[in-house]
Amino acid sequence: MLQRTGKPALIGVLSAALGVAAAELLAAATRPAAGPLVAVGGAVIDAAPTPVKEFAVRTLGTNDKPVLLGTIALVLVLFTATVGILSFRRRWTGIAGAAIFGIAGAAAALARPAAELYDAVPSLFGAAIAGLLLYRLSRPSREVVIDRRKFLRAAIVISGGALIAGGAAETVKRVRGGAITKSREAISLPAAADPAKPLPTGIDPGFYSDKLYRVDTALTVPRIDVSTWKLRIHGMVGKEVSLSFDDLLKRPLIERDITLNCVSNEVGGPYVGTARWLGVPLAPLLAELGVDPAADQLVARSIEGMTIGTPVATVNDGRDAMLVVGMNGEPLPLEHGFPVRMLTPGLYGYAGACKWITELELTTFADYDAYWVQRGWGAEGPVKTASRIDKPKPFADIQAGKVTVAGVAWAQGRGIRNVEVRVDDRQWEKADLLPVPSSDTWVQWRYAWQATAGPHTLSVRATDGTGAIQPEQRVTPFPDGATGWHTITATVG
Ligand SMILES: Nc1nc2c(c(=O)[nH]1)N[C@H]1C(S)=C(S)[C@@H](COP(=O)(O)O)O[C@H]1N2
Ligand SMILES: [Mo]
Repeated sequence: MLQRTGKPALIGVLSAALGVAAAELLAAATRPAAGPLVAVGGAVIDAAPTPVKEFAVRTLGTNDKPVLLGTIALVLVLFTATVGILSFRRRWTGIAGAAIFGIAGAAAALARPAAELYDAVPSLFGAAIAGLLLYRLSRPSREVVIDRRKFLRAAIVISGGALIAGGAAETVKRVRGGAITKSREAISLPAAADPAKPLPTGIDPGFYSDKLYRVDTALTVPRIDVSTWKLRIHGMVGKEVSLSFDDLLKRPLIERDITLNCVSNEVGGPYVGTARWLGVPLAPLLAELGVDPAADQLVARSIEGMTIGTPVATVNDGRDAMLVVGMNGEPLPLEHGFPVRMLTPGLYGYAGACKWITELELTTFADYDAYWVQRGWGAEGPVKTASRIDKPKPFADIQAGKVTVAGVAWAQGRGIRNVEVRVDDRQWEKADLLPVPSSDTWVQWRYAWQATAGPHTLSVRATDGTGAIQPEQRVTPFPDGATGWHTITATVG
């Protein structure tokens, strides 16, 4: 039994591993985005129905990508083991299996938004290696399966080849990545012509996020060579331009504290954070180029093919929409969009904050749906008023007496006028608001609770700068942002 299935299965898996490793090596050396693993993973992400994506972000968070790659690897092992077994029964099935594989990888690579024809090559190359290898080993004599020493030798040689090719692919990626990291560290950003206001006294250090959340569809963080990076601005403009990083740094920069949040954030969720951003204000730049008054959508494109559409009106209404070059006193971190990203205060990230940006196109909403809009999300993406209880933690053990309840509330652009807390079914009571530098950041709030023994329910709600109370009704993040009051339970001992 083992003779008939175990060895052929292992040969199938190992041949495929060698094929994938060879494809990854070729891609690493030529076009990293064309590697079959990233291409298939990316295509799965793009094709996943919205509820599945929401589920992945909600339950797996930042771990959604390792889980996805692990699942793909598992499917691959099962499939190639089967192909291995079949190919020792009918020889042509090895070639057929490898071909299915190669075509799937190539199709996935070509389906990615920023694909080029070449991107099909690494997958086809890897599949050819795996297919020929299987064909050769499953000769009618089947000596590899019958002769133990021949089997061991084949297994060792193929594994060795896969390890060497895989290791080489990793090394090439690391060397390339290291060079990008170095070039980032070598950048010295000019001071802002219009610096951020000094933080008001009394602000809590937690005002800036220790680590800003990360949400994107990129399986590997794009690594962009800043010396060749260009931002092309085109479409319905009087004058098209192509700007280098230095061109951007020569312009007067603004520095602002801004809270960014994700439309996929659940009530009480973690996908919101605040940082100090340095960038080129977009409105004057667009004004210089002369925007056609009929253009109502600004579409940002990133190096890996994301498209994010922003209403032109929100860029020109006086808010600090910018092309960001720096974050918290440093060049942008790679995972947050190095070298340049967009930021539009008051819009969710999917509608105004394209990372790894390479293109800005002036167009109309009638003519073009950006990535998330194609998947049913709202076209304009204004941030909804929200508030969150951070302390006490849900289900925390608390002593009776005075307990400080604390959290944040945000309504970028409109600002927060009031935050109220409700204990059990008592009256809503006002929380204290800490000072803020502007209406584009979250507000920290504190509430002194006289806690009595027993189980309690705490709720929070905010009123924005227009006087509108955050709606109580719970709605899901899809299609334009969650609403509802954040509620936690606390047991006082
Ligand atoms: N290129 C690119 N930019 C992107 C995205 C993406 O998937 N790709 N996701 C957007 C979304 S949905 C959000 S919420 C923000 C998150 O920015 P951060 O990861 O820096 O916090 O980036 C936006 N910009
Ligand atoms: Mo998002």
